[in-house]
Order: sequence, then C-alpha cells, then structure tokens
Amino acid sequence: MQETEKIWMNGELVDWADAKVHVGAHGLHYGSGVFEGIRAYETPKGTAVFRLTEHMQRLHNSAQLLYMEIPYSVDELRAATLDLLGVNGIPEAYIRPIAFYGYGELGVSSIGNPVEVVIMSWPWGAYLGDEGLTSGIRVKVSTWQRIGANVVPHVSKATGVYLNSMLAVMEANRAGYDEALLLTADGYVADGSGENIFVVKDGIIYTPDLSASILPGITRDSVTQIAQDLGYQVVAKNLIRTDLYLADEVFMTGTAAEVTPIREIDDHVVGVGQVTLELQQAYLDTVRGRSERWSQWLEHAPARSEA
Ligand code: PPE
Repeated sequence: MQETEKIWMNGELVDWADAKVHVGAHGLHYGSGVFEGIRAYETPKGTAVFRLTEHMQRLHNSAQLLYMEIPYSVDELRAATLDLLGVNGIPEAYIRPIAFYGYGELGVSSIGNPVEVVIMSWPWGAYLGDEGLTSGIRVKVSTWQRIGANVVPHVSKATGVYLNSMLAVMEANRAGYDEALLLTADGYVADGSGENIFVVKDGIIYTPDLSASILPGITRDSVTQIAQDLGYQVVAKNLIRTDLYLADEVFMTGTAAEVTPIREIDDHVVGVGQVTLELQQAYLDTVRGRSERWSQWLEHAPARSEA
C-alpha cells in the first residue's frame, strides 16, 4: 500500500506512521468494526469524491446494525475526508473510513470499549488489474456460502464479515481464478468477495435482489440508475448459477472494482460484451466528471493545503 502523509484519527490529522492502536483493541479480537471504501477522482473541476455522503451514511447504518454509536455525524466525517484529501494532496485516492471498538474491556460483548474512528486515503489502481478492466476476469463460484441474513447482517459493511470474503477469494486465487463469487445457502447468486454482480440476457440487465445477502452497493445503485437513463431495463431478482453460465454478459461492480467485465465463470466462457463496455464507459465518465448528468454525485475537495 502506498503511504501518504496523514491519517485522520479521532478528530485529528496524524502522521501516517503514528496512526496506531493497542493490541488489546476489541475490534482486532472479534472483528467488531465497520468500514467504507470510497474513491476520489480527478475531474475537470479538481478532485471530487464520488457519493461521499451516501458512503458515510452507509457507515452510520452499518454501525447502527452493530449497536455501535459513531461519535461523528455524517457531515463531520464528510468534512474530515475532504480535509484529509486536501492535506495529502493526491488527485485520485481510495478512501477507507473505519470505525471499531478500541481498547478497554476484552470479552465478546462490546460494552465498555470506546469507538475509534479513522479515515485513511492512498492511491489504489485497478482492483482486478488494468487488464481485468479491459479484457475481463475469470471467476470461480466459491465452495464458501455468503453469510446469511440471520448469521450477521449482510447490509452492514462490518469488518468481521470479510473473513467470509477472504476465504472465498483465497480459494479462487489458489485455484488460478481472479475472483470468487459467493452463493447464498439457498443457492442464489449473492456477491463477489468485494463486488456486486450483474447479468445481461437478451438486452435486459439483472442483478441479485437485496434478499440474496448482498451488500447494498453504491456502485450497483449508480450503475442501475445510469443504465435506466440509457434506456435499459434493470431487474433485481434472485439468480442461480446457471443464469451466469448462460448469460450474454456478466460484470461486477464496486467502488474498488468499478465496472469489471467477467469473461469466464467456472470455465464457461461468457465474453466481454457491448452493454458492459457501454456501462463501464458511462460509469468512468460519471466519476471523472466528464458528463454533467450525474454531477450531483461528485463532492469536491479543496485545493492542497499545508498541514
Ligand atoms: N459487495 C461486497 C461484498 C463488497 O465488499 C463491496 C465493496 C460491494 C459489494 C460493492 O459496494 P460499493 O463499493 O458500495 O459499490 N467492496 C469494497 C472493499 C473492497 C476491499 O477489498 O476492501 C470496495 O469496493 O471498496
């Protein structure tokens, strides 16, 4: 990971090397944290953070589902992020806010522990490689099931949930695939290890419904709105794995992954198609401020200031 100058930690900007926590922190022992992944892009009007307010709102929702109170409002977190970007002075950044139970009492119950809030930012290129973005990736359906709605709340982007994703992506990588796709216990298509999924069939775009244990992705929502605006019908419904094998096109969305085409699933060749490439282009034009249509989604950072 490429280090930058400062990290925002509990209301202060601290040097990258000094942003430390105690090994007794509750979040380290029990995965009791919530986080976000946000991207800032260079636009003709300077650096802009894509849907920053919605991401911070989701962080608050994630925390609420864990009975965690984040001691900073959405507005305060928003301002902190823009400050941090100004100080670090990188035109394009991945932004990682995290809130977790810190050092106090050890034991599974989180009572008695402070809530620590941190925002990091650093340059992070194409999540699944530059080639993945253009030529598509190879995906494997995981033997690990996606966590169920009554296991841990999948609507919460909670740190502990990502053991599920970690196992799936490592299994896929070790078998020579780029990414994993997880199914629910009932066999419905859910999420990639860090992405939502879309299927194109006979000109209609499908994506799993929220009831299939997915994370309600902000990129999923953006791509849905963009696609509808371009005249496509987008249907959220339960899908099974053979829907993927027989699809005309399949792609993944996520803040980190953006719009990544899938060219093969479980060795079934799908191929990178026109709808995917059109939506990928439209998405990248949106986040880079090249189209005015969705300018309300861009939140601008001030020019670089001295720390
Ligand atoms: N599903 C999962 C499981 C997921 O982790 C993400 C984001 C999404 C869907 C898409 O959500 P959104 O970013 O709001 O469109 N994954 C984040 C973390 C990736 C990581 O490796 O860490 C991300 O894309 O930032």
